[in-house]
Amino acid sequence: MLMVIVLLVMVVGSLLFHFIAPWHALPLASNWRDMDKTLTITFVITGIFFVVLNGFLAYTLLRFRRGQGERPAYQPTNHKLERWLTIVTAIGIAALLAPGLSVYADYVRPPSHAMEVEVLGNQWQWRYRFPGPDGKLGRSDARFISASNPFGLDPDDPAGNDDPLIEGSELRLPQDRPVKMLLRSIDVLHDFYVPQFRARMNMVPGQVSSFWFTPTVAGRFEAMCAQLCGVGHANMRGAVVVLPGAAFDAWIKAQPSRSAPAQADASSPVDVGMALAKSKACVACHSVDGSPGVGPSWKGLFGKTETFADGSQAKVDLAFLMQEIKEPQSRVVKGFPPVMPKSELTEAELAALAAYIESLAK
Ligand SMILES: [Cu+2]
Repeated sequence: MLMVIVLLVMVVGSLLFHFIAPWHALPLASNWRDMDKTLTITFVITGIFFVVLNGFLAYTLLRFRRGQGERPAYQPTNHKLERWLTIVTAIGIAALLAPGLSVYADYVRPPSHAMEVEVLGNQWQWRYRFPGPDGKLGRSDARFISASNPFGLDPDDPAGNDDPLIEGSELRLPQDRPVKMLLRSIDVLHDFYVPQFRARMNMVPGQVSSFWFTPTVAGRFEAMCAQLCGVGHANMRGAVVVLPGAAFDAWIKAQPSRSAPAQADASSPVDVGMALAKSKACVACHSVDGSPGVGPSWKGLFGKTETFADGSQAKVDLAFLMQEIKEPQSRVVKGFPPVMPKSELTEAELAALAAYIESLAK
């Protein structure tokens, strides 16, 4: 009797939780209403099976309670029952799979006029690239990646010269125009995900994965990495800003490319360093206010004497910082895991970052 009550409480509780819990999908902001429909179909089918099977179990426990001196009948096979179970289960599984497969087939077949957008992920930041006025993305390859060529553009492919390069975590897209997302990763598995678009895809090092969608609502949406990709994963966040078409066209024209690089930054090294700390995602692991993080906080770090895992010590000065950022694994500070990824930085960028950390000394 106790088990019957437990089963009924579980079924009723699950149903109530589903309908009255405050966690529901964010409002849809793309063309993928079919994703929501597929999810609903899955919920309905699994919900019906959940209620029916647990209800049947509760009924059986009640109806066939064993009385004094009774023995249950032994029935090793029942072909009729097995046939019915096979048929009903097969229909249920097919009904679960078929809608998903047909939506997925649409999801990876973009309309021919979709604009291509490349998303490049690495630990723990996002970059984006668009085709330039020629409408073509230049070839790229991981072996061309360097501090001055973070996208790994092929130097011999002129089609890449006019590609707007977005160095930063914010992507802008035009409203009501289909986009085909091309996803690349240069280190580990990542996953570009914007919940409101109902669209996401794994980014696999060594291959380009793709899907398409049409943003239908203007506004700012949070993009996040949906694959556990290391200690900074929770901070691998970006944004997608959906703009009316004309505003997007004006913005994209103003973005730097290989043939029209961004103007050299005239601001002070400390400001440049602060911007770098954000764009290179250093702040994902290093706090600037003294709070604990994956790596040492930068507040008050400059001028301190650090002890390394091997027991040796060194005073934190500019040369120390530049060396540590350049070769994070060569000496690891005691008490911290050896997880800092190497980032491609020019000498000037290294010096700017070190200057920024120096400015946080007091
Ligand atoms: Cu990631």
